Amino acid sequence: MKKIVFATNNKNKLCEAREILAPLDIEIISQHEAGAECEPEENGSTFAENAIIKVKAVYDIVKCPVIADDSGLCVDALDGRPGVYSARYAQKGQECRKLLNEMKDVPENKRSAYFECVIAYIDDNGVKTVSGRCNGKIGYEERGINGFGYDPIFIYGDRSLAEMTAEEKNNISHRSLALKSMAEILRKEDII
Ligand code: ITT
Repeated sequence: MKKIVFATNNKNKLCEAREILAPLDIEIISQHEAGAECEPEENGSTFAENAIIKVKAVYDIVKCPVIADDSGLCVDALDGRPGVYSARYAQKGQECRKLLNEMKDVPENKRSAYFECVIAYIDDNGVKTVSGRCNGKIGYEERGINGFGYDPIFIYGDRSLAEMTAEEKNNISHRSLALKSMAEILRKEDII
């Protein structure tokens, strides 16, 4: 089975990636398990730039195949914010409340938003990136207890992502679309 190190310090991302890739012949080793303790500065201006910064930083330490995920929530009424700054938008645990407050006067037809995820993969032959997107809208209150980050206020269909089971979220999420596209590329190139 192909072993790939996941360059992330976010345990929720790690858990989702393991579930999404479980049916494939890939074993995801956490950055921590691989002994690569680092938190590179994510100073890129796009998700792709930041994903590449993360895979390269961990690859320099482990010297074996690595993937990274850079992702965030882009809200149309806020000109795409918080976007690449999603992790730094508010204190941890306060992001939903802060965003709901910013959106309090925005009418229903202007509440569209999407999650974007770029997965970068690196090995001795270089770097590849793919992206995945999940379209939805911002709700009016926090709903549900599953997931993480902005899931309680991101409405897909008539439920928030935090009201879905892990399996339901993984069927439609930005992360799942990007990870599955990357797996398809790696399979076509006989890497996995
Ligand atoms: P690593 O850089 O170590 O992977 P991070 O959490 O800092 O972890 P990012 O820089 O990519 O990762 O920031 C992504 C942020 O976007 C994340 O912290 C959440 O606030 C939000 N986010 C991304 N995917 C999400 C999802 O599926 N559900 C809810 N929020 C999500």
